[in-house]
Amino acid sequence: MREDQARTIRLAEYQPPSWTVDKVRLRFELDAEATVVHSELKIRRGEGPHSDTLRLDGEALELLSVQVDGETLLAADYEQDDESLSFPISQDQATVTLVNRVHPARNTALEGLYQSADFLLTQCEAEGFRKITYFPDRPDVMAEFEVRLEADKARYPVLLSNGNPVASGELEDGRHFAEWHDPHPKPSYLFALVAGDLGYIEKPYATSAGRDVTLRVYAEHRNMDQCDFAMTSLINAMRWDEERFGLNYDLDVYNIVATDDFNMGAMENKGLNIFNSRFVLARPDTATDEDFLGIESVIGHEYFHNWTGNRVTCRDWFQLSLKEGLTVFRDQEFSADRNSRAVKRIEDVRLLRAGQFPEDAGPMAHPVRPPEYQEINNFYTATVYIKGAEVVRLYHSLLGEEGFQKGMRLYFERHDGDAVTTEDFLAAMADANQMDLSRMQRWYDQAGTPTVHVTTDYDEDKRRLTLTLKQSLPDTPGQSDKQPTLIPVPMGLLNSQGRAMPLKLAGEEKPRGEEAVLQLTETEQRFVFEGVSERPVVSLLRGFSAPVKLDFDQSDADLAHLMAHDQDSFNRWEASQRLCCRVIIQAMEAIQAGQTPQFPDSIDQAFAALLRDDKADPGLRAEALTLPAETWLAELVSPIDPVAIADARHALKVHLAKRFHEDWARLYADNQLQGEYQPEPRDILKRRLKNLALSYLAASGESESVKKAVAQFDTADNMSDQMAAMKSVVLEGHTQGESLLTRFYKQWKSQPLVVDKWFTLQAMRSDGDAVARIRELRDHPAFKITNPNKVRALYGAFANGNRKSFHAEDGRGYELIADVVMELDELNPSIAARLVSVFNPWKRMDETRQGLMKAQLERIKAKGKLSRDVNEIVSRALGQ
Ligand code: B3K
Ligand code: ZN
Repeated sequence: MREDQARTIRLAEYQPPSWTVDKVRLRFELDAEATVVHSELKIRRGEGPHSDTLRLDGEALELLSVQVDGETLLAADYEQDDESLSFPISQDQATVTLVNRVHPARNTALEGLYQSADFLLTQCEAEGFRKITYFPDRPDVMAEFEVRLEADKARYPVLLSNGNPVASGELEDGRHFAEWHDPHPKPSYLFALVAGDLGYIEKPYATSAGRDVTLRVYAEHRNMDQCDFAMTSLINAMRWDEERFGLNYDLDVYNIVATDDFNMGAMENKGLNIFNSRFVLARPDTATDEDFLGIESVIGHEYFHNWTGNRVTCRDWFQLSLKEGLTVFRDQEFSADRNSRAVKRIEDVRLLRAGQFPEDAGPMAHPVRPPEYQEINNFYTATVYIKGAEVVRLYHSLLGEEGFQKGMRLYFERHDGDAVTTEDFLAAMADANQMDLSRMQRWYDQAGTPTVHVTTDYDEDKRRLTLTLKQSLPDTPGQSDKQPTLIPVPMGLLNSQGRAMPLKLAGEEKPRGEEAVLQLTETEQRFVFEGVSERPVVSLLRGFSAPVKLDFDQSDADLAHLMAHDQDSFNRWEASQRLCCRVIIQAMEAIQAGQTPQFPDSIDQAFAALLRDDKADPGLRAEALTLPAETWLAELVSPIDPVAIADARHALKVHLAKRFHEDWARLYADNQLQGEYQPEPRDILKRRLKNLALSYLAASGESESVKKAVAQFDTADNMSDQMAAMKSVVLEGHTQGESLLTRFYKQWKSQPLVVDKWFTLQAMRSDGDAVARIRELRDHPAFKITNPNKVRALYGAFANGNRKSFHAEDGRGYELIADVVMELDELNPSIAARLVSVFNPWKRMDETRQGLMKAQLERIKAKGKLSRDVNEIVSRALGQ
């Protein structure tokens, strides 16, 4: 275990590299216990400060030899520490030859070269390449790679790396080799290799530019019947990128490899994507609709990186959102074009509010482009990814599709093959459209979620509406005195019939039509509308046009009016959620005061309307009937009492379940699907609505309804239905739950991804002694602490998805997570750091919980010998 010192890397201190690499030749003598890496680097002076020392990154490597232009260096000729190797070079270019050894089978951090099942693979982003061999491991050093892999043929028949295959053949002693060449210069973080006994499926693909490409999806042999959907998604993504962005693939092969042991979702290595098997493997009986949608989106995401990330990459890791925000935006658009755009937008906003807004309000708040970090792995955050995507969406709203695409074309024209910054992206968008977008810069530099405060004043005599918009941005750690930013506010006015009213701003000649986009650029601005014939209901921030909070006090009646009539589908949904939030918070206050919560007629009326509007789109209906997430509700109150929030939310669910029992039953019956299971958009949304109805039926507690769920479990021919049925029974605490869980495990114990679902569901149960249950499941033979999916399925689901038990006032939930964080930190620091982040919101809790959570953070801190990853999160959480 390394003793990490705290180091801080700062954007302001960026310098171009003193030395760069044009070409790399790597030769791997692969072996699970000890792999020998031979590396030949063609180096030359870079654009950075002149230096006669070459410093290469390298962590936990056994150096065997180093030569410069064929001359072997002696130990006295170089300097070595835990993180680097340095030696003098006075000429302007040289060939450096290195040999070192690494130990894949001992690597539990799953960064660098490691083993999964019986095969070997790599993960390099962000700084894993330095765990394989010595190299200037930074994204602005882009080199052409030639790779030769040598391994035992029986154990490792498949040998893959980036680029195109160039040669393969036999060696002595049952070994063989394969050679790969990647003609596109790339940073070391995009390097990958895979060696093992894997199966594959294959499809040909012709790009619109006429290149023939062989596509392959590799997986362990037992999983070959679960790869087809991933392949179809890849083909759809490639076609979509050609059609919507005019971007073509640029190699002869595209390989995807699925592994059960992976720290995150997937990795976009050039020509050789490596995927968590969760985002590849799917069969109707093993994967839910959400799994299918997730696969399509992640396969798309990694493919889209080929241009936004690989061809044009980041100058340094502060620019991470340059590729991640942009690529998330692209995958969101891909899913929106393939499925229901309106539903996709709602889901993305749910994710932003539940995942990113809390981050912005806590100790880890950072701008989309952070100014500093200690461990870059800690900055693969919701802010960089999801808020980053919202920032890209802002350009799209401001410029329209055509202007945005113009900007993209200029971006590629200027920067193809380069490592660039978010300013370069902004400049391309601005220059292509001859527009001043300088205000956009603040979205990259300021942390925190802006709030838009709204007041309205209607003057009946003058038939005039005055809309006052103010923006504010709270202080965040290390940042205060924030500047106003650019917030587009699409809006409309509804008359009492629900119809859109013409919008004429004071001073303008004629009406703008029925929707206007107000540009909020100052701290406070007023907009005066004339000729407003009656008091309107105002619809603001349509489509969720910016990642902000809206502080706008509208009556229940106005919200109901928007729910029923808003021309914008997002705002119809938004109104339903605002109404639910209001009602749940009132119920929470009642619970805290020791009273039984009562629910107002307004919510019943709203639900009655939704439940009886059979002509409505099933997807949007399901979204509106889904109650707001506990994490989003927590954002709306202070201090946070997570148990009261969970109880209040559940009380509303039970109330609606009982009050509308017949409607739910009818909805359930009307939305049954006939015929074979298809993960197609229409079917998915109908199934979602049906299963939502089932969860309300189960919440009603009525025995007939529970029987319906058990019957669905028994007869389901697909995982969506089977899982939904079991979930509704188990999470409502019905006695039948135990036997469903037992049967489910028996049925699926050979499928690790399905077993993950089984762990997760139990982790989410808040009845009985949840902590004891988790400790018991920890000892289950199917659980493995070294497998990130298992850790997420059990502990991640407990801390994030079972807020009632995690935040129980006896503090045992906190203790459980702290225990496992300390254990994991010795095995896999990035997974440990993810998990310890669940303590981040501690200062926003009530006093008792603050004390309990802080005590666990201090306990972790006191353990000492923490990884840089966990140390940074814990120190920031404690305000150090
Ligand atoms: N770029 C990778 C994430 C790497 C995370 C390293 N800790 C996956 C993605 O965003 O596509
Ligand atoms: Zn990405």
